[in-house]
Amino acid sequence: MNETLKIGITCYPSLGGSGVVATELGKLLAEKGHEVHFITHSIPFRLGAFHKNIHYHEVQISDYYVFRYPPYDLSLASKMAEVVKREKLDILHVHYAVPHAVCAYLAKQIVGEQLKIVTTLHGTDITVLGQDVILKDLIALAINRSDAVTAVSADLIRQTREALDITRDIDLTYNFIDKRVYYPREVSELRTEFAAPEEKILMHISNFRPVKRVPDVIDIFDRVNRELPSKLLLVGEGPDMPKVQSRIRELGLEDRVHFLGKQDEIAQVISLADILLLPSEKESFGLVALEAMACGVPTVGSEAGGIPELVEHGVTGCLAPIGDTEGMAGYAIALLSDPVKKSAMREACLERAYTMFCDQKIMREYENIYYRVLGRK
Ligand code: GMT
Repeated sequence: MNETLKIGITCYPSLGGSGVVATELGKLLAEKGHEVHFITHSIPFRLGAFHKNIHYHEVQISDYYVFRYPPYDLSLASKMAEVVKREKLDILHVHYAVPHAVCAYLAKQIVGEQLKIVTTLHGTDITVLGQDVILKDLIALAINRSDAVTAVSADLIRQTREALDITRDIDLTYNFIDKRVYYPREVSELRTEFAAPEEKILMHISNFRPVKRVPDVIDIFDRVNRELPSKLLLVGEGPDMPKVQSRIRELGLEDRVHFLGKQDEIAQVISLADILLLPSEKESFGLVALEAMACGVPTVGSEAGGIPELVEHGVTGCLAPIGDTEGMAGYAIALLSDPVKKSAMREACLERAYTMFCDQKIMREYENIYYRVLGRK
């Protein structure tokens, strides 16, 4: 048996795929016997109740009057160094390059070379911030100085190399799901609250940011609903919500769309859907499509970023070029009209989610990276 490690984890603790992955990984590592220390500005929202082997260290931000902007990054770097020294951590695993990988690099300057840094890239830290001339060189520095770098799709590795001129090794570690949480739930009674038996349910879940192209979701739904009476369930909220609401009004779809807002019980909510819509402009992985897959729900979406690595076209969903709402609607109509195909896809979804994206498998991949950088292979 491999020795247990002391691992610090820093992530965005509020909503977001990177925070979910980081927190769930921390819980799995703790269950395996490792000592896990979250170093964040608030308790990660997925942490839930007390867990053995998990500790939480809050980053406090100085509001001294000379600071026009409170220096969160410096407080985080100092907190990382303090916790590493006091708790004798072996590894800092930071999720999202900015500012976390930069802060970890600073903490290492304080603590010394024995501290190993693993940085996981999640997407917009490269595809959006990596394009920003002000941040670009800093992100490249933090990536180059990490002891290991992982990315959640092969496409993100390619984009990192292109955007930042990075040549170092980057490990591919896909996101994962916990099948104790994500499985098809029995929701037939709840379903009657949203749709009549003959109606289909389409669903979109996101932070409603422009990269998610939520207005495309409405267009796809409109086309599907003209052919097959359906309901659209929108889960989450964010800056594009007013645009989305006005598009729904323009198309006269108010009585066909339900707004569910932010939801905690995602597995139960997703189980209501016949199809998940994910027509994103950028998507390094698309964790929500994996959550849907694990609940037996296929995704119809775009070919953006890492989505094709997750959703196999024609097997566990259907993909069209970004912005091709007609194509996506066509795929959705074909799938919803063919019960045999739909049931085959459901089985393929479960099989793929539980094998290729199994939590224990991916956790072991991360563990192996930790042992490798510590020279304890
Ligand atoms: O875009 C989001 O939904 C949030 C964002 C984040 O930083 O949490 O998600 C990114 O990381 C997720 C976990 O690895 C990926 O599944 C998402 O595809 C990725 N988002 C983008 O690339 C736009």
